[in-house]
Amino acid sequence: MEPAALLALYERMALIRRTEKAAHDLFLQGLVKGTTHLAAGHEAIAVGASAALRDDDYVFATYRGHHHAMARGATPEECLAELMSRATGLCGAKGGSMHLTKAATNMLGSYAIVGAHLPMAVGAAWSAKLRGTGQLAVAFFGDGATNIGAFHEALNLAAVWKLPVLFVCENNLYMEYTPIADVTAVPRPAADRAPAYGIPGEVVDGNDAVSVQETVARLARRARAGDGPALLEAETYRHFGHSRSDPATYRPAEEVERWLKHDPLDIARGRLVEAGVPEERVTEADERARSVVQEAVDAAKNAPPPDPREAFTDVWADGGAAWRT
Ligand SMILES: Cc1ncc(C[n+]2csc(CCOP(=O)(O)OP(=O)(O)O)c2C)c(N)n1
Ligand SMILES: [Mg+2]
Repeated sequence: MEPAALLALYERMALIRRTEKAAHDLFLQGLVKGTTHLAAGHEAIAVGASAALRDDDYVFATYRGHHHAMARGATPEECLAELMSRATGLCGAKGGSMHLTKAATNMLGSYAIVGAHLPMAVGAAWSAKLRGTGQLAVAFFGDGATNIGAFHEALNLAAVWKLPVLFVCENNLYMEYTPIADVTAVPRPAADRAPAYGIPGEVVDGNDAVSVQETVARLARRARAGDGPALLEAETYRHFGHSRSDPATYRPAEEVERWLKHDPLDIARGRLVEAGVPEERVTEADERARSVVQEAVDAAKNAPPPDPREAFTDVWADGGAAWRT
C-alpha cells in the first residue's frame, strides 16, 4: 500500500478511536441518552474493509457500528450529535447509537437485533445482481450472530444464488458476557461454518487494517466476478465492555493485556514506520484527529434538540404520516 494511503487509513482509525473515547466520556457526563456499544479496538476491520470497497457498495452493521458509519462517510460530529439526541445528528436524533445509518453513502444501517441484517444484505446483493451494477453488499456482525438462524439462512441463500455479498464476522471472543467458545460447536465460529455452504471461509487478523484490506479486496473481486459470497472471520477484541453499563470484569486480565498490546493503531504505526513515513506525519495525523473530535464534541454540545414536530416525519417509507394519524 502507498504510504499516503496507509497514513489515511491510520488517520481514519485514530479519528474513530478518539470519537469512541469521546462518546464514553460524554456518557459519563450524562450527555448520551440510551445505551452505546463502543467499537474501540475494532477500527481496523471497518477502515481496512472500507478501503477495499467501491463508494457505491452497500454496508450493513450491528448496534456496535459507530466505526462502520464513520468508515463510510459519517463525521464524528454527526455521530456524537446523534448519540446526544441533537437535531444535527446523523439521523436527526431518531436513531441513536444503535441505529446509525447514512443512506446517502449506502451505509444502510446499524441493527440491534442480532443477525437480522444478514438477510437484508443478501437482499441488497440480489438487487445489485438483478440490476447488473457490479455493487457488493457487506454485512458486518459479531461472533454471537453465528449461532443465530438468520446467519445460516442468509449464507445458504447467498450461496445458492451466488450473490455478491461478503459476510464479515468481528470475532471479539465474547457475545455480551459469554465466551463464544463456550457455546459454539466449532473453534472458528464463522470460518468453520463456511464449508457447510460451499463458500470460502477465511480468518484474518482484524487488528491489522492492511491484512483486512487485502483480504476483503480479494474476496470482493471474486464476488463481483460472479463467483459468489465469502465468509471472513476477523479476529479482534473490544477495549470497552459490551455496552455502557459493563465494566467487563469477566475477561481474564492476561487476555485483556495481550490484546491491548495488539492494538490496531500500534500495528498501523508499525506499518507506517516500515513504509518510511516520517514520525512527524503520524503526529500531525494524530493532532488532526484530536482537533476534529474536540470540535465535534463542542459542536454537538452546542447543537439544539430536535423540533418536536419532527417526531412525525421519516416515520414511514412514504415520508408522511398524515393519513395514519
Ligand atoms: C436476536 C437477539 N438476541 C439477543 C439479543 C441481545 N444481545 C444484544 S448484543 C448480544 C451479544 C452479541 O454478541 P456478538 O454477536 O458477538 O457481538 P458483539 O457485541 O460482541 O459485537 C446479545 C445476545 C439481541 N439483541 N438480539
Ligand atoms: Mg462478540
